[in-house]
Amino acid sequence: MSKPLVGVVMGSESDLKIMKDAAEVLGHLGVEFELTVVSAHRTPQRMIEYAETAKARGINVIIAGAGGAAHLPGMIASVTTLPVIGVPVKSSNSIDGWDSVLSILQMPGGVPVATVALNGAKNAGILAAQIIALSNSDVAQKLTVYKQELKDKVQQNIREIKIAGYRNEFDKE
Ligand code: RP5
Repeated sequence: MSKPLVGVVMGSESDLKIMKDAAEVLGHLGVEFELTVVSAHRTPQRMIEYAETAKARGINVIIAGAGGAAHLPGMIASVTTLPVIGVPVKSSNSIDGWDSVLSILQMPGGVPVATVALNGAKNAGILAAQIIALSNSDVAQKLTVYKQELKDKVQQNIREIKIAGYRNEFDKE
């Protein structure tokens, strides 16, 4: 088994129901990853140690998910030069998800976090894979297949809608 290239971390075990989507797509795309809980507020020393040691351990990208007062992605980004992808989680302590989104999105200049949609762990996994694919042809190939499958699915939907009898002057056949 080769070393993990992506680190998936989350503020609480309760985030796993969302963050497992990142794990699932990374697995599908053949990207080695590790996954654990690192809390900015409950285990701050662990968070700093994780972020400071990730690069030396071979991690290329960190995906960090948190909800409510979601400081984890930004704090990790503050102590590493690795790209950090933030996943705002609509958690039990979140006010409709906006607190999670804004806490992760509104970073000060100089400390970027690539923020995906609320509960958008799947896209975080795909984005991480796309970064890995820049220097990994196997992952690049799997991403090409993945995108083609998305396209094929829409084409199939278009055919089904047409068979159902809806008028469409755009698609000639
Ligand atoms: C955040 O608080 C975590 O990332 C989680 O989304 C939220 C709630 O955590 P629990 O109280 O469920 O552990 O720090």
